[in-house]
Amino acid sequence: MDGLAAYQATLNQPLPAGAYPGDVVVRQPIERYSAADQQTWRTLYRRQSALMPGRAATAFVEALAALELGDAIPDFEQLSARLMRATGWRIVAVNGLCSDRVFFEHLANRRFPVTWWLRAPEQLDYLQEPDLFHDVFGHVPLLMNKIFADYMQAYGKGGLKALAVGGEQALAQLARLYWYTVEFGLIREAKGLRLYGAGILSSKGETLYALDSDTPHRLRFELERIMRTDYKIDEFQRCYFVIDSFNELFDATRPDFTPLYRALAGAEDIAADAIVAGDVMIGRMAA
Ligand code: HBI
Ligand code: FE
Repeated sequence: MDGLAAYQATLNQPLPAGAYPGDVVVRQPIERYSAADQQTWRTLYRRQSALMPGRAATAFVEALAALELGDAIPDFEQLSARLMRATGWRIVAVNGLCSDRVFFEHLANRRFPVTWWLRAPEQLDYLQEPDLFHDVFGHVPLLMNKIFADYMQAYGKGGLKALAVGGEQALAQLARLYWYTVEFGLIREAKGLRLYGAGILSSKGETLYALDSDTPHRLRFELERIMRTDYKIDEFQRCYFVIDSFNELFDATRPDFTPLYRALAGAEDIAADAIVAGDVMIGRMAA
């Protein structure tokens, strides 16, 4: 029985103490979405996709258009079939956040856990934890990009290794790498800075702030710097890290992290809004 079948064998079992809601794969209850849910999806999709041209990474804009997700809450089976053909990924429905182990295990097997429920209409502009719109609109399009899809699987494999040998420090440093790339990353393209982080792309406010505001620092991607940098989970980021390509991201994280964890052991954490020696600042209008 493959990993997914094993998860499906735990369907609707009572969660053991300390388990995360997302630690079991569930069936997407597609028949349970209300008219209000469908309206919420359409409203969010129309509003956010209209902001993408000129702000989101080219690969994101192209994949979003190809997926044609605008009219109704997507059927995960159909979306998985599209992803499988493009990059061998699929999505699995979960109730919410997964424990690190489960999350890494999914990514290492090219499965992205997607929350099946959608925020309430009154939460249109913000909610704390990832919902269906954050996961599908924010994360799924770039899983259609071969290099980014490879990076996500490598991240999962690295996470499983960190769980085995790295300990708490390594996990915290990996979470920061995920945060400042997959969730809140920026990329520099010929026409200027563009967004690729799902946490930005699924938020109207942060989509505008991340490119237009003078408040946050925008720093050149630097792996050790990122792994030392704290982040905020309930407000716009105070700094963003900028890559020049997904290849750069994949290449920088390809080597084994063990020497990196050793070099970073005992290194001071850096505050989310700090600037330190060696930082390369990138202007808002950088091209
Ligand atoms: N679980 N469902 C879900 N989605 C995530 O993006 C996620 C998660 N669990 C942990 C996590 N992200 C990050 O802390 C990773 O760095 C592990
Ligand atoms: Fe996310």
